Amino acid sequence: MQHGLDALYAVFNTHVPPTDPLFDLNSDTVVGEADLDLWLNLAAVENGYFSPYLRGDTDLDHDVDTFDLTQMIMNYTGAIGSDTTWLTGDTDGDGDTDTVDLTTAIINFTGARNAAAAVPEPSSLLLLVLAVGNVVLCRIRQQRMRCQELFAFLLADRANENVSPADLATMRLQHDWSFRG
Ligand SMILES: [Ca+2]
Ligand SMILES: [Ca+2]
Ligand SMILES: [Ca+2]
Repeated sequence: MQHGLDALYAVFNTHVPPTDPLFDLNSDTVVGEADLDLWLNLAAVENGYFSPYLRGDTDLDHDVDTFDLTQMIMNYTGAIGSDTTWLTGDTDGDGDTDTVDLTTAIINFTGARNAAAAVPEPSSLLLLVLAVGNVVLCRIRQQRMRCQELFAFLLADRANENVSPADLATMRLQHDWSFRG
């Protein structure tokens, strides 16, 4: 399959004829990105997948995961590059691996579908982040309440003139400690 895409890239942006009509999958006499999209669709169907290969899936294992992104970053050429292939991160057939290719891959990022048990999917990662965020938020709220209670208590006692400077110092210490804990 990899060779099929390399062959397609070799005649990218050429016309039919003289290019072999084999590469012009949508029969518009030009070999280009529309043909690449069709290739990704047809090849996926042929390999038993229900959805097309995504741009950025450098190893064509039907996911865009950290392996694919690492390949792209390692082979990054910027827009002036000329020798990259699908395998080395050129998602649009213009011969480079640049920010356009990287952005496409990040948008298409699925995580490792074929090792779903080992690696959390993006959705569960998001849940994890939200859960951690909520815990932190709760803690901040609790501390703020503790803080408000403390100041209310202090104000009441100051009004009764029952709190000595030493007590205040102790309170402050406890208050600081609660924020550190
Ligand atoms: Ca075409
Ligand atoms: Ca992949
Ligand atoms: Ca490119």
